[in-house]
Amino acid sequence: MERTLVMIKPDGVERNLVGKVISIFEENGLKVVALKKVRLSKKQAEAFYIVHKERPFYDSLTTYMSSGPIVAMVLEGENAIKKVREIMGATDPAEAKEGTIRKLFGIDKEKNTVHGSDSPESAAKEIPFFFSEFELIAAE
Ligand code: IDP
Ligand code: MG
Repeated sequence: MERTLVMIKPDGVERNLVGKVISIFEENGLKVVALKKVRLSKKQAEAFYIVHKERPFYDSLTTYMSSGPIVAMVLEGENAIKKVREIMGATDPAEAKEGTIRKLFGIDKEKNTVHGSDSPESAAKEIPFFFSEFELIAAE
């Protein structure tokens, strides 16, 4: 069993897609271990995406990610990290495969509705960014 950190980004929360997005993950066998709705400050968004700080889209991305509430969750399942990345689709919705969340709901390369950890190392940093040990243990 593996765990990954997923966010429904402001464009998804704003368009009332929380239930639809979670359903897609659940239908694919992933289990919701922990879940919360929060609004990140610009500084918190910058901290979350610190690996991208040299990228040209960093300022715009972190402004966008702090522009409204998001829903953060921990999903669990066999190969959860890779599985979630497949279900999400490519970063750019225009390039995402049919049936993926980003193809179905993504607006553009930035407002692409969902985030999922890209590796076990990322998941190990991203899960505790949002959830305490207590919240993860209490869910079992
Ligand atoms: P990922 O979310 O598919 O892993 P990353 O390359 O890690 O994609 O980028 C993180 C996030 O930054 C993307 O999900 C998207 O919201 C935003 N982003 C990535 N590339 C661009 C871009 O070229 N223009 C605007 N936003 C981008
Ligand atoms: Mg990434």
